[in-house]
Amino acid sequence: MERSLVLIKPDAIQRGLAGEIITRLERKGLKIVALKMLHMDKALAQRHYAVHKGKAFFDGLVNFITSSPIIAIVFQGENAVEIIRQMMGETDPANAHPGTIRGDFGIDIGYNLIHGSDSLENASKEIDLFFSGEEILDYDREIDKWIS
Ligand code: D4T
Repeated sequence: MERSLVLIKPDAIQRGLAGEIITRLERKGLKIVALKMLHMDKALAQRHYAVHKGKAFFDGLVNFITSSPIIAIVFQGENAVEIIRQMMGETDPANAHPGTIRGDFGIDIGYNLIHGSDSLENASKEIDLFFSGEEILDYDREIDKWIS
């Protein structure tokens, strides 16, 4: 069973879209196994986006993600990483298909509402940045046998 780190970004929280985004992922059948609201500091933002260090948009990205609270969630499910990426849509909401989260709610790459891990390897690293082992809960849902 895969796990993926999702961040509901500052723009989504400010626009009152957190519930809508979480609902979409939950309704798909994915299970929340950890969740917290936090205000990311620069150090955490720089670690989370280390792969983009040196790029033209890096400072703006760090400023944006630290500008207001976010919600960090670990979702679990079969193929969770790929499913969430597909449900998010393209990085630039201008290119994201209708029906995806970014396609339905965004218009600008600087305000793309949601982060989701792009590989299993990165998911594991990112989850460790935001959650301790004890914060990730192992539990069964009655509905799981009707999902996969
Ligand atoms: P995240 O990492 O936020 O889930 O987004 P993606 O995985 O879809 O895209 P990414 O890592 O390439 O970009 C991270 C983050 O940077 C912003 N960004 C990106 C930007 O402001 N300008 C740009 O030119 C690019 C490429 C948007 C998402």
